[in-house]
Amino acid sequence: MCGIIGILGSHEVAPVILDALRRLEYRGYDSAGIATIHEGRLELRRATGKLMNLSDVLVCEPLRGKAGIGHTRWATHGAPSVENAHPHRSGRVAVVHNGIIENFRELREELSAAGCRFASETDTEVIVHLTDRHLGMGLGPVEAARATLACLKGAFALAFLFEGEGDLLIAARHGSPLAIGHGEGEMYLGSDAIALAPMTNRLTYLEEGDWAVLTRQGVTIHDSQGSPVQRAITVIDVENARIDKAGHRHFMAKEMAEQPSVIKAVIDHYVAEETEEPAMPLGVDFATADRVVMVACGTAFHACQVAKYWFEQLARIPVEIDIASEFRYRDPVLGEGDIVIVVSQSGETADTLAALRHVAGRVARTLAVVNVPTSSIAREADVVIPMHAGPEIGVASTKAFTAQLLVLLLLALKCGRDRDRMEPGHCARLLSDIRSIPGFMSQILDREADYERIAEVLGECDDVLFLGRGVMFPMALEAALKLKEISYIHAEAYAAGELKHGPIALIDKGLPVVVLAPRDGLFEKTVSNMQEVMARHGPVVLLTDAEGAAGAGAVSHCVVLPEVPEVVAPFAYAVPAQMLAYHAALARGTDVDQPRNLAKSVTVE
Ligand code: HGA
Repeated sequence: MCGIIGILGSHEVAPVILDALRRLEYRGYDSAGIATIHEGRLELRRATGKLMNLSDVLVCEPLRGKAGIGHTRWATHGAPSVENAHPHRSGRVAVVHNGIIENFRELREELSAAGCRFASETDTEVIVHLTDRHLGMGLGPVEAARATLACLKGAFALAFLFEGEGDLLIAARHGSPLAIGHGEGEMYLGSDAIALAPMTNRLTYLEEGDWAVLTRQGVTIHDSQGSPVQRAITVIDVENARIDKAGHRHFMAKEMAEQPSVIKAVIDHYVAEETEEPAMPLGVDFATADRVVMVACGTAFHACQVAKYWFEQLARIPVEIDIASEFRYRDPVLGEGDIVIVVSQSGETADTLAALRHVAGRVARTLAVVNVPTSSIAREADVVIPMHAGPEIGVASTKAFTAQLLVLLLLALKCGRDRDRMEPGHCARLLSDIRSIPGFMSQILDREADYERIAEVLGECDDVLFLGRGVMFPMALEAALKLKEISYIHAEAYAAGELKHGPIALIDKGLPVVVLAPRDGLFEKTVSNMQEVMARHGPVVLLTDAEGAAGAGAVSHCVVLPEVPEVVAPFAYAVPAQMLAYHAALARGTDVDQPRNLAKSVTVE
């Protein structure tokens, strides 16, 4: 979602802000803009589309000044256009905003009736008009911003910059993440650590409702009641916040290739070498749990769907899974024996955060599986389980997905052991299987030419259907999501047994059906469904192992994967699914890392 940055620097800030926006661009790329104060005057540059366009504008019309704010937008209110691009300005004040002002209509009507003229369709613009009016009433910048904040409902991370005030930034956080960076005679604010890492490793994360006054000398933070508060300074691992493509053509390609080492890192963190048990010192005992409830969005939800099979099979515990955007508005029946696991790569997913808040205090324990341990979800859950995937920049999640899968699998193992539903020997065998995942993934990654060939065929189609049974059903859902996200090909996934209950009507020779079917206990059933497709002239792409290929009969295309232990299969089949999507996107010439309409961390509803 939108990324914001603010700098009170000792040198020219526009190039530094532009560079920070580059690191934030994964959050949105509908438009970008910068405002600075130069010789007391407020100046703005904005451009639609990718940051490159703003960069071009700055070449023709450079921005001077040592204080400034910047924004990269994922539009919620108003089309991507220069008028709707941030920073917004009215009179002496400019603002950048991440979030949604829910009462903007009422405020806009009131302000319009009072004579304000709006230049954009955004919800954000009410903020600058309100603040400018407060300044016009004789309030100073800090009081004017504070009076404005009191009028706003909804979610926001904000940065205010004022004409004539070259040593002042005001920041506010209500529902959207915001960090303050501490420098030497410089101060910064930004949406995340990745934005600020090249400038400082010392960050203060604002809490819900906090607002802050920054000068080059430091920061004063107030809570939602206006009382001054101290918030801790966290020293971040700058290496971990560094982002580059490491010679790959796309971040997605790099992140797919990193999966064996990410899986190894997760194993190193959570599986002690000398024991044969998962070593997750969580302060959570599943022995007394009545139920596991997992809540997430998008790809993370698919990881939860796979994990449901594992928890049921290995720990014999009832499992509920839910989509966060639905769960948060339902009245779920929760019990004191429930353990709720929320999963989010960024740890900032607005719906997942709301779901966590929905259950807080009503269940035994909340666990957060996140990639960003300083994120809002991590800070609000009872227990944080970092997935150790390293920064994921490609919008389509790959390595975070397989890392989520592994963390959830290890939790299922721990749950099985805690509940005495799994013999130590069984657990040790599964851990040995788990240790084989990086090797299998590397082998599968090496077969790129195979995926490329098939992806070219898929790339020419308008629709693709994915089928799978058991854990391969959620893996098929994830494969379909990957394909539509980055290639814009319409893709659907069904549990193979559901085919005959409707989707079979779609089958004809123009609809490729990708079947994920390792030779497991459900293989024959899946093959029958595949035969039903072929009987209706549907071209089949089969992802299977050698034994499966031998038993499946003639299909249009077959990718033969290594034979893997059952528990490894979701990790193994994730790779060709990602590769097919990646190469189909390349064949269609789409923007792989920054697909249209999407953004990486979804911090709005
Ligand atoms: N509502 C504002 C900001 C959008 C945003 O934060 N997206 O994640 C706008 O539409 O410009």
